[in-house]
Amino acid sequence: MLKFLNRFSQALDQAVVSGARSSARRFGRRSALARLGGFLVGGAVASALPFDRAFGAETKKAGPDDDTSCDYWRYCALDGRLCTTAGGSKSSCPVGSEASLVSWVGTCHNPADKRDYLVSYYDCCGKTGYSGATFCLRSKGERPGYSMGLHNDINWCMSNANKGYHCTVAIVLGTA
Ligand code: ABN
Repeated sequence: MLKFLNRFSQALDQAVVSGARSSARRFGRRSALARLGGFLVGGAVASALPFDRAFGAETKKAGPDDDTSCDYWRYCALDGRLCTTAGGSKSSCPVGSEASLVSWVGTCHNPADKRDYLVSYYDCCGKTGYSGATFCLRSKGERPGYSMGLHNDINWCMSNANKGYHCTVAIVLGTA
């Protein structure tokens, strides 16, 4: 009887020890750390994957309404870099540059109201250093370069003390 109780006690001990070990393996500190590590590494790898992060964000469509695109309606006779892509806006020069004293004028059609407008193109001068600016060459109404006033492939900054060309703005003067 004593022998039986001894064996029973040993078997019970073993069962408790192996249960505790298995539970430590499943829920122990090291296991928890290993799982957390896997989760963090997985998260880092997932965030580095090339997902389309702009999904759902408002994206501008290049065309007559987009003033950062050559197709913008006001740019119908613009030859140069867009100031909207060079630190300025469609009608103001970037800080550190100044508008040319002379300009080139074009007549552009605005599809939104179906009217024609006189648009004056000023070069922004005196600022150097730019990157990634969009260059456009649209020449509605341009004439061969024998006469400067009829040709738009001209650096209008030559009229200024500082002749370095930066970008071009488009100012609406009125309806044509
Ligand atoms: N009017 C823009 C421009 C500047 C330099 C050279 C050509 C055209």
